[in-house]
Amino acid sequence: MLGLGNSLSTSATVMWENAYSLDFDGTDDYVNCGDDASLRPTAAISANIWFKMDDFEGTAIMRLIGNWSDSGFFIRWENKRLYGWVRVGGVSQKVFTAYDKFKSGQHYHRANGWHMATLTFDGEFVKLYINGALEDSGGTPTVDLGSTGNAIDQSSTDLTLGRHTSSNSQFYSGLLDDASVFGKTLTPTEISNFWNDGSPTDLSGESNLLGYWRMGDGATYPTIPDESSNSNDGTMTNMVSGDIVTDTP
Ligand SMILES: [Ca+2]
Ligand SMILES: [Ca+2]
Repeated sequence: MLGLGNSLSTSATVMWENAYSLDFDGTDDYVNCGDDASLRPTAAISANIWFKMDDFEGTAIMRLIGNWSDSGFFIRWENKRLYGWVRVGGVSQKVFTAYDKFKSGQHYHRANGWHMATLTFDGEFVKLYINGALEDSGGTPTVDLGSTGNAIDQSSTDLTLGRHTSSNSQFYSGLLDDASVFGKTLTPTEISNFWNDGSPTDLSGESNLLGYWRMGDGATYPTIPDESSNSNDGTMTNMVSGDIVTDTP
């Protein structure tokens, strides 16, 4: 009987799945996750986000995620490549891919269009990972500040997905999915595990998870719930319920 009970219990377990992402129109759509202090780590940070752009050859600046007005961090597209920035000691530190590496036939091209970008900073090194591995397209994957213990400049601005933090600009055009921010430096192994051969996994049990937005899963329009313990729920802004779509990695 015990064996039977265990079997039934196991089969009844609800499997974690990623069913939804958000579709941004590139005009005025964004998600505002607020300016809570929990989203402003200073000693170390990691940000992870899945993205499928409408145009992987575009030149426009498009913000994927960030809290940067004049400090903090962001990941954005600009002129045919992807950037990660962190502001440290009044200086903008940036890591980036080479040009045109996401379009058809190039280094990062994927048939389903979905990619994962990860920005990390540990007090010395800024790093950019694409699809679970350190950037490898001939860009600048790593910046070494030359000393440890450097702090991230932070100011009280909103963390936004799909738009500049504080101005109506840099609107993203395409799909964004499971986004997360950590108050620690993710390791290469952790980032590889997050990539999981192109299929998002449940990050809700990760340590130092500051914000985790699943972009439609578990959501009731217009709220994108924060699946970390911080309740930094996002609000879909200038969007409609139909922008929650079923195209996922
Ligand atoms: Ca999702
Ligand atoms: Ca709109």
